[in-house]
Amino acid sequence: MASTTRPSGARLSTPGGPATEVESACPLDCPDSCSLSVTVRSGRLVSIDGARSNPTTNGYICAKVRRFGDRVYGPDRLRYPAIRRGRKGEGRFARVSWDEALETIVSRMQQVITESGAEAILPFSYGGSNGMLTQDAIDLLLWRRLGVSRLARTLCAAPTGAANMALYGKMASVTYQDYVHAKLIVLWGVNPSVSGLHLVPYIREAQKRGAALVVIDPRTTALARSADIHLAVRPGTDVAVALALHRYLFEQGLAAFAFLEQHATGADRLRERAYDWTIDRAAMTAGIDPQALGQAADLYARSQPALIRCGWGLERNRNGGNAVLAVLALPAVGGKFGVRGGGYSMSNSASWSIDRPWVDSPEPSTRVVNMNRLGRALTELDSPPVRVLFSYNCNPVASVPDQERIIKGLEREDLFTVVFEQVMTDTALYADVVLPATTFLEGYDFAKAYGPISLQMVRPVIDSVGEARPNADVFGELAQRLGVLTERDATGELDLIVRILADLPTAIGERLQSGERPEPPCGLAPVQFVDVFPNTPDRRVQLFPPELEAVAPEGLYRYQADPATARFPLALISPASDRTISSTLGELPRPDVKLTMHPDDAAQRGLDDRDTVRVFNELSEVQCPLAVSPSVPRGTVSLPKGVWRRSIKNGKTGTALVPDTLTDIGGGACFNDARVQVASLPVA
Ligand SMILES: Nc1nc2c(c(=O)[nH]1)N[C@H]1C(S)=C(S)[C@@H](COP(=O)(O)OP(=O)(O)OC[C@H]3O[C@@H](n4cnc5c(=O)[nH]c(N)nc54)[C@H](O)[C@@H]3O)O[C@H]1N2
Ligand SMILES: Nc1nc2c(c(=O)[nH]1)N[C@H]1C(S)=C(S)[C@@H](COP(=O)(O)OP(=O)(O)OC[C@H]3O[C@@H](n4cnc5c(=O)[nH]c(N)nc54)[C@H](O)[C@@H]3O)O[C@H]1N2
Ligand SMILES: [Mo]
Repeated sequence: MASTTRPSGARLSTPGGPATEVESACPLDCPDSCSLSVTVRSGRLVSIDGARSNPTTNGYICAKVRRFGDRVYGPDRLRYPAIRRGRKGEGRFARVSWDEALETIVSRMQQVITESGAEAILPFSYGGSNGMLTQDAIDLLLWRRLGVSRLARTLCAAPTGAANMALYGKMASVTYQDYVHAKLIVLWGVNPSVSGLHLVPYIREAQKRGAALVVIDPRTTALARSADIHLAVRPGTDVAVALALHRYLFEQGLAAFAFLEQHATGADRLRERAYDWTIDRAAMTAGIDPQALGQAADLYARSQPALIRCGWGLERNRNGGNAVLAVLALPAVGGKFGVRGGGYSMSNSASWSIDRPWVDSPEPSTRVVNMNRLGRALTELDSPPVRVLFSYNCNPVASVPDQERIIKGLEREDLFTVVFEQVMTDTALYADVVLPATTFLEGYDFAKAYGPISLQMVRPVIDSVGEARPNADVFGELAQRLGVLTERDATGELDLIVRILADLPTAIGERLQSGERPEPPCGLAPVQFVDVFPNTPDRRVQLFPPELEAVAPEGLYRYQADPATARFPLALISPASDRTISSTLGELPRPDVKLTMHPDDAAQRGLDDRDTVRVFNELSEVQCPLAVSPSVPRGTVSLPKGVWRRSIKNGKTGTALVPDTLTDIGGGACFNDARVQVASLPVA
């Protein structure tokens, strides 16, 4: 079979020569997918900025990616394959050749398959660079053909995805440029100033044109400060709040009865479930002012166009699936569709309806491991136990719940761990074999935005660092060595990209190749119920989806009580920060990571800003400085998401306090369901 992989450490250029500007796109896990202008000299990155050609990302990018060079060339970058020489976790490795590294992996996998069956192999991956080439491509072919354990990719967006799918079949949703047409914008569990910053100017412009802004978020975020109404709900109570809005619409006669009749099923059952949630009861449950909630309900009922931006903050708790279901059902009940600037925004990643004909192997019926329970999978699974863990596009020690249990699993001497990574992450430290991966500046990919609707080609713009190689090349070579590739399969990155371009609808493939941004069939700014309709079997909104009713333990639109106890009364949340994208870039030096706490909670514990505190529960303890601020409500404390262990005094991060319980729908992670106590850390 002819190999089409690029040699490791691919070089694009020879030394010398002037600096040039080249265009690419950022595929990191963020809704925006910025178009980039990258300045390069002699195959090395000089600087990264936004490209003006993209009207939505508009010539500017976040401060994080601007510093991406510090990661590409930084001291933590993995440059060569390496094999562990020290204790697990110690970080002592010896450089080896690609051949030796891959042969070591192949022979161990073969041995484990013979002795325990392929299900003893657990591939573990999540967002990474979120591209079409770097995940679910040749890697998926390899795993399917070997018949390894399957991974439920539930770390993020599982509840929102399940709710959006069941209600609307993931219909395309309102894109950034249409926010200016809204007369009311509701930001629900989302903080675009940090997590998708190109939305902010559109919200500001809408406000200038007279739109009202409602923010539903425990924290007083930058946008909450300028909101007309800010509902600082207790984490996990959104389902109650949304049901109170439904009740208001129905019982005040403000629901869109004619629309529901024509375009929806299940409205009566939803109405019945909402009936118990009066404004007062919901406000009490959420710990907010009933008058403010009543005003928000009335504003939503009477505004047109009214737009809900549903984020991911509200999904990360025991009620997350039902909360998102209730929130996304609002525009149907309120009659908010059919006008530009009205309806809802959720992930737009499905707008391209690109299936993956290049992954043509059927999914085997092997066991499924929920990734949010990695710690248990490594320490409790039996028949067979996990004997090989292959982690890529993911940093589970930093990003997956129940950190201590994961580390306990990774410390198992009989576990063979491969980590395929760009930098020496908290997870890579536990690897038996480390493989160096290229970054999005060193390889090809497709960047698909999930806020705006855009698809762009990502190209190698700098020389690969050291011997780093792209995912497709490495999985292609592994699959070849394991004897599971056929003549028809792509064997590496270049081969794969050619096939993907050929498999895409011609108009899309051709425009991508010429560096332009194509348009999907739904257009770049579809109006819901004008240009796009639910992709459900009967093309109607399923307000009481039977497939979800079958899985939700308490049924649909149900509120499960707060898990707080007298010992652990504080709700700990860990939202996105402007320092990292998930844990990516978390290796770079950062100012102190602090726990934010309300002044009353601090006073009650005799704590102030000068204190270093212990944040603890039955799972673990995090020791860090305290920031006292009314930006969180009483009873809620906050740590940033994506922190590396090195940034915390005692080497345990927020995820160590997160239980591995699952959301009501979708099997999602409950990052915001940790309950903790906080006390001052006695000076040693
Ligand atoms: N800078 C940066 N950008 C990112 C990321 C990043 O890590 N850093 N991550 C990317 C990824 S993977 C994702 S999924 C998105 C996520 O982006 P967002 O949807 O913005 O998600 P979060 O930051 O998790 O939470 C958003 C807000 O929800 C609030 N919140 C927490 N719990 C609750 C609750 O129970 N109810 C309500 N109503 N609000 C709650 C938090 O205080 C926070 O302000 O951002 C993407 N963009
Ligand atoms: N406490 C807390 N934790 C959270 C959350 C939270 O709200 N609170 N939110 C979660 C969310 S929203 C998400 S999406 C997850 C994300 O969790 P992960 O998907 O694990 O994201 P990262 O932690 O950034 O790790 C991605 C890793 O992939 C590597 N990578 C990138 N591109 C490539 C590539 O092409 N090849 C290979 N081999 N590797 C690559 C990067 O170097 C990086 O280390 O984290 C979750 N973790
Ligand atoms: Mo995410």
